[in-house]
Amino acid sequence: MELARYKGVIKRYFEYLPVSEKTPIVTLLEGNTPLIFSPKLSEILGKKFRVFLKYEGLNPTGSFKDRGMTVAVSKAKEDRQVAVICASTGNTSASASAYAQRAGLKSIVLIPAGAIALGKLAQALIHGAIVIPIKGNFDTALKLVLEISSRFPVRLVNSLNPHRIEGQKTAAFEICDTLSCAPHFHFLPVGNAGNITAYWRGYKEYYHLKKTTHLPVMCGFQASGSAPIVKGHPIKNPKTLATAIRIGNPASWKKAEEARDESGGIIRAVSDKEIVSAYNFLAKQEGVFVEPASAASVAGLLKLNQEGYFKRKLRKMALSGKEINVVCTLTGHGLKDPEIAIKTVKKSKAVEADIKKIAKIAALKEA
Ligand code: AN7
Repeated sequence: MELARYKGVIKRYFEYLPVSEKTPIVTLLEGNTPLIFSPKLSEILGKKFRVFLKYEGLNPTGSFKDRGMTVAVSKAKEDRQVAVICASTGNTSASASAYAQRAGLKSIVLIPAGAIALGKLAQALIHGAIVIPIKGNFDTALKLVLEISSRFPVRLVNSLNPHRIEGQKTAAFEICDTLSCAPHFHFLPVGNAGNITAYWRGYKEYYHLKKTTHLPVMCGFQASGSAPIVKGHPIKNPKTLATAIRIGNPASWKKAEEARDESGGIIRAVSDKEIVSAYNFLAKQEGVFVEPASAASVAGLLKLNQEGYFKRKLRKMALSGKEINVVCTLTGHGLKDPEIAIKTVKKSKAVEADIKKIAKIAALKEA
């Protein structure tokens, strides 16, 4: 019986991925996420702009990591591995645990103690991973898992694993397939820099296969307290409320710079204040709830627009008269980090069960 038409990113993009008929496909039907038109952001940018939100929070474990994890875990199983390991600011651990469990593999996750969002911790724990909080930050945890995976029989599933990048490039394919062309600009947050690497690879592959006629300009954003690529040196004690991207020494640093330079793009920093403002904007104006790190892409878009970036850039791009498509990747779901959501808005205190009082607070007048 044909249970579902959509069978996940490996089946959909089989010929572009390092898999064969022998690969046991481990999937939760990740990918196929919506590309949501953003009327408000399009209006802010101006007449000829169309801004779309690639809502990766709608993947099975609530982040883009699932695209890479389906490939990494399927390959681990094909290679007869019995365990996977990762360091994580949260989402990788959630995804690795879910996919490993489904594959019948043991999963071990190292997280910076006290520094990952509640929802992500809940995910890793409920899926039965061995969750080991480290007294140290993500960069320390990543160093540890690199060494552990070289000494013990356990497969590394951080984005240094090339299968992760291969899976994640499918997001770029989907965007091109949906728009029937590549966007002109692509905005996304940058942490360990695997995702910008993956998107750029995906866009380049489609371009070389002549499935698109141009390549997008890649615009990546780090949080200003965790902006090693922008500053040009590793950050010892990275800080930001966007815990997903609190990373001081990104593994794919060089590849992120390549994506930036080859595409004529930029990697810049946005402050926590700008991130929270974009986070609230998306929730209130567009009805799209993301985690703070994801809002860095939109914070970056608004910042560059204010600085006149598009005007300057478009003059050089010879696109006059054409519609300009901009895509922002929203990497993770807002429910990952409920504590931040509750902290950043005003709430009313508990009131007595009294209709008059309720009507007053809700500003309702009797008809
Ligand atoms: C929501 O889970 O690094 O630049 O260990 O969770 O590819 O690292 C997460 C990263 C952006 C940055 N948005 O992506 C991890 C981890 C969200 C994220 C990023 C992450 P990369």
